[in-house]
Amino acid sequence: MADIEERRGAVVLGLRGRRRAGLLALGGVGLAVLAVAAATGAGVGGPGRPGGGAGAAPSDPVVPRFVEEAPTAGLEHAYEGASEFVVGGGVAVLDCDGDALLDVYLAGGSAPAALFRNESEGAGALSFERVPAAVTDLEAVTGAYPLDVDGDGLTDLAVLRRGENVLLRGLGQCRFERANEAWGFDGGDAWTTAFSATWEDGGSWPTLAFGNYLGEASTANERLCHDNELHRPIANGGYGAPLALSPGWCTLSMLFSDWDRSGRRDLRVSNDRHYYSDYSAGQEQLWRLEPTAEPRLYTADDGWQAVRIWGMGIASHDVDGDGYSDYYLTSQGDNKLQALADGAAQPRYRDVALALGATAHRPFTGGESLPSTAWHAEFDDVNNDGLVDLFVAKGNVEAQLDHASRDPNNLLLCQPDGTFAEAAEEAGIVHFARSRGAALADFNNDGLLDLLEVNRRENVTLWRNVGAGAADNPRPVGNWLAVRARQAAGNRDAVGAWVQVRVGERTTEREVVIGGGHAGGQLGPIHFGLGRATSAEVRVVWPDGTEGEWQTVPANGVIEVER
Ligand SMILES: [Ca+2]
Ligand SMILES: [Ca+2]
Ligand SMILES: [Ca+2]
Ligand SMILES: [Ca+2]
Repeated sequence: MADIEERRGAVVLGLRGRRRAGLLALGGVGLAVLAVAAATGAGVGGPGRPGGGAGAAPSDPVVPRFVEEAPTAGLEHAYEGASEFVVGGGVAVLDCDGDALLDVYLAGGSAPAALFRNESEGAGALSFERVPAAVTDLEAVTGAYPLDVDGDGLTDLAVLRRGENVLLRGLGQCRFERANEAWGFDGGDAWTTAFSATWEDGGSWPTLAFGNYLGEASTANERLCHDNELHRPIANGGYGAPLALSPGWCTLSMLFSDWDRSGRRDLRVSNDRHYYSDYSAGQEQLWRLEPTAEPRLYTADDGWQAVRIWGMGIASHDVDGDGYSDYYLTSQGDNKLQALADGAAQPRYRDVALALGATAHRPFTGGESLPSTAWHAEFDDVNNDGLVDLFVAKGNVEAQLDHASRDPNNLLLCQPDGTFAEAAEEAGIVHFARSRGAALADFNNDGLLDLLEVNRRENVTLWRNVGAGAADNPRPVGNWLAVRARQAAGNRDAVGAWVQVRVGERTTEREVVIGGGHAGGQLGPIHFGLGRATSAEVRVVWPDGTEGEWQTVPANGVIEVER
């Protein structure tokens, strides 16, 4: 049943029960706000008493508890393969059947990739069902990213492979069809390990960037990185021949992001120094993209400073609150958190990982002190206190003796002073499989972000966040909101928008991006923790810079902001 109330020109629609279709067309002018499936049923919306209780000091964030449910949830899948699949292992999180439950597409390496439909019932245990189909059960898949390429409102998939990349057009009901030929997309034959997408200059089709690892010309003695590729759309949709983004330095993550808030999204590229064929030239990269010009690399003349890491993954969030995104770059014993050093006039960054307690360079438990190997990273608020936390997936490449073999993933909780503190052990998520890709996503719409990790040669791990409670009695740890921005045509999911949520004096904003992480990404609502606030103000700054209106919405629901 639905409760509908009018407020400030927006329509707020609260739906109880599970699996309501998220999209309702509302008439009238202005923005429509839909609240969908606030299915907690656990009293979250009470007068704001997070699970830490009144005794929790401000300096003592509540640690959420997680329970592992992959076997009982029906998620049986591993990222397989020998050295040719030593990198990759991503997961795409998307709603492929429009039931407001997030489904997953998992890379399989030498084994087939696998699509799983989310069949979870309400706020309890997680449940998935394999959706077998030749078109999605592809082999040699390293990762995948969801996006709506053709703007039909159905989410498509960019599938990264060791070999030809494939664009899969979403047909609804979690069915897909190969679209390389229909869209003129040349999937190439490279070893692809990274992806990002942006809609340049208000175009209706996205520009696609594919990041590649070692090239075919490599020999045992000479490792040569493959160029990366940029696929720009042509008039009336579809793609022409790709542009080479050269040189490539063995890319493992890339991200289009409006780093200077200019309205232009440049392409950040994270590279694995292990294979720089010219060590003096290899480095992290930032490509400047003007819609009508050839991409060009930022150089020292622009303020860009050479950074050389074993780049594996990128996560972005404005950690220091200066209004500009900061970038967490995973590596081996050398993770960086890059913040603008002198404002946005130049892309000059300083590393604030040490100052903020986010280096995560060695295992925090497990008995080894060798450096860590970090892969996927993701900023999200796992304890709903309004402070955005950081998850880092880790695992030895295979058997590197100079890096930790027991290398647990990190759950770094943001504290009120802005520093991060390790909480994985208390959260109950410590294990020693070799993780690669991952996703923080609310798989049962109870407002608590769950965690899916892809592991090399071992089953995925699926952690249900039970907050301050237990498996049979989850308890909320704070109020929350999940926001999805939608436009009428073209860039339907408003990629490039900034979603802003204001509670009292504090505004948290997230850029809507496709890319980053390690070989996988998400397309769905963006999660915001609200702490004890029972309502929040929400605004979207659209990809063209248009500022929407602030609207007050009640806590504990998924809302869509449309224009
Ligand atoms: Ca679904
Ligand atoms: Ca589509
Ligand atoms: Ca938090
Ligand atoms: Ca959840």
